[in-house]
Amino acid sequence: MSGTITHNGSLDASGLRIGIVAARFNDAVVERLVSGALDALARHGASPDDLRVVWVPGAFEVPLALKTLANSGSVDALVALGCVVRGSTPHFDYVAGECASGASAVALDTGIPVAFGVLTTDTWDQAVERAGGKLGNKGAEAAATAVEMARVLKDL
Ligand code: INI
Repeated sequence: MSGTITHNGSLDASGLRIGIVAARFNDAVVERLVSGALDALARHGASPDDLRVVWVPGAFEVPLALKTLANSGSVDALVALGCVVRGSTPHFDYVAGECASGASAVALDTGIPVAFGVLTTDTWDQAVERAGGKLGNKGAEAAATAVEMARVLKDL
């Protein structure tokens, strides 16, 4: 309709500075998420020099590293990566919940988009399926989301 302004962003990562915060807990899966994210960013035109990967002990620690990077002024977008498997412990709900709400708070408080690529699954196999297995790579998907959000926000 004439007069309507539409903002769609794009998946062009060239020139974008992207920070990845990765939780080392369950690192066999998280390393695959990081590889997927870096590969996706390269395919979308990002320069390796514009990318940073920060490892932290677990998903609970991810939000603070996200916040520190966001406030540093050195990134246009962030990607949170991790793997929380429910198993049989109620610890899951605290770790996964704090990670998700903390990541969201960083984006809203700082204006730097945060894409959430932290797997929260019932089983180890479900996590593997989402880290380059039959259900794709959620790290790659989160990286593409970070690019699109950085682009659309720059346009507003
Ligand atoms: N951290 C994870 O990233 N994934 C998990 O599955 C997990 N579990 O199951 O406990 C986990 N715990 C550690 C947590 O993130 C913190 O590192 C720890 O509590 C110290 O603050």
